[in-house]
Amino acid sequence: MTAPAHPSDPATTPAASTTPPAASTPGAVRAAAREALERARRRTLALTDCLDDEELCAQHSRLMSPLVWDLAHIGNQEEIWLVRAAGGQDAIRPDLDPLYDAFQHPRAERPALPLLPPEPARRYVAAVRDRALAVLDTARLDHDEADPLLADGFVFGMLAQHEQQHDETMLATHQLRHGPAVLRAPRPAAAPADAADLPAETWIPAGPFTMGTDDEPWALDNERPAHRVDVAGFWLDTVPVSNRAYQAFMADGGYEDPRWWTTAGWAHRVQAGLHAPLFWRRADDPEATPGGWLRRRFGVVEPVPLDEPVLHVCWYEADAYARWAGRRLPTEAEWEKAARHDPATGRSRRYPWGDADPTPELANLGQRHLQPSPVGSHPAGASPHGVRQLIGDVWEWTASDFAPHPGFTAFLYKEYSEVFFGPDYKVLRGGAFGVDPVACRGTFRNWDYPIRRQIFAGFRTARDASPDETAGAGR
Ligand code: AVJ
Ligand code: FE
Repeated sequence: MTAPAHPSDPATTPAASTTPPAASTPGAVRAAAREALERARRRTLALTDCLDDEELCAQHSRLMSPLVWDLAHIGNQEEIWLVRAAGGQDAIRPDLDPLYDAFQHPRAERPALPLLPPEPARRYVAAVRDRALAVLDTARLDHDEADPLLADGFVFGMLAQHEQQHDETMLATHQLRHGPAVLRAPRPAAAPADAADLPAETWIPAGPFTMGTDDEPWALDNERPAHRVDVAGFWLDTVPVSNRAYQAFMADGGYEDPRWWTTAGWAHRVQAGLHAPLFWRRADDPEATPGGWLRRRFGVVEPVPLDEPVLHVCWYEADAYARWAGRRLPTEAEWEKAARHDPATGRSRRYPWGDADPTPELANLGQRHLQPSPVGSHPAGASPHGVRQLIGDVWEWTASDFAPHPGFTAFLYKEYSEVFFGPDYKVLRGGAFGVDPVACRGTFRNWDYPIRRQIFAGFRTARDASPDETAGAGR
């Protein structure tokens, strides 16, 4: 098996706009939509062409679907929304709908379904794509188009994001899979010279800000509407929690001390036998390995790099670490204020650095690397207050349950967000190295169960102002 062209190959990845800015012309929206769909498809094929049929049909973990399910599910959703709903065309394969409906079959059951084998699945997604692009070529995509599916090309942007989200899920399946490495990518650059001297925490002054959005054209339903939220002043880690810091928690007996864990977190820690991040194991010769731990990363075993953000920890572990450190996880509103509020203008921006689309200099996104950048990287992508790596590198667990913004309405379908609202899911923010820019922005909300560790999640911590800081002038 030869390694496929990596989706990060310069030859296959044009420098492209990710999301059409508000008030784009229909022509610009059409071009951005086509590029986003084609970029997603190159990635989907790169993640599936590198494995043989047996591996594509296997279930590499009970937590995941066989890759061949994700592949045809991507096409089936595209058929439902772009070909049938937006294009008004007849179904190509209505018989496939129940097989690829995520709500009819939990992941663990999917290998037993009469799924399309890999070659027919590839032909199916290609046939759907031909029709979807024909719909895109003629659709009215104006901002004031009466059909909300088409206005600003929303449904095309939504389906590009859907495919990229499944690509990230497939990347997690690759990480869970055992066997020789099939994915390759260059390592991220070393941390910049100032990384070691950054302040550990950054003060985010008190005051209201605008959370969520009304005018980001491809923002999903749960990011809407824009609303004012008052946030007390707080301290936020300047960079994500590193493997070095996390190992200090481990070395201090953090996993053995119920004081740091919630009741539910401790019960889970004991029952699941958690003692280190997922994919870590103790080095055979710990003295010879800095930090003493190894990790398996996409089929390669290597020493855990101490200056990289910690990855593959669940919410309960993040929450316990924060309590051990005398801190807490930031709320979702705190996170978004730190990432979007511009103190100079009072506006909320699309990203920490401003409104411009992400670039490799600004953030580690798009599976250009198969790991996070070292802590302190991407100074150009810092927020106005100097917080780094809010976008890219690792998803960041927040303290918050997944809840609707005030005034929420479900769109396109209530199974995207609405059925998940409630205390069962915790919100993650900021995106990871395997997230495409089209599916990542300052308002983007991800969610998962607090026990989940196979996702590309780390965290940073926060704390309230101490009493004298609250009283102090200039705070
Ligand atoms: C937003 C990542 C939680 O994978 O369950 C994919 C995205 N929704 N297909 C998920 C999604 C429908 C969703 N997450
Ligand atoms: Fe899906």
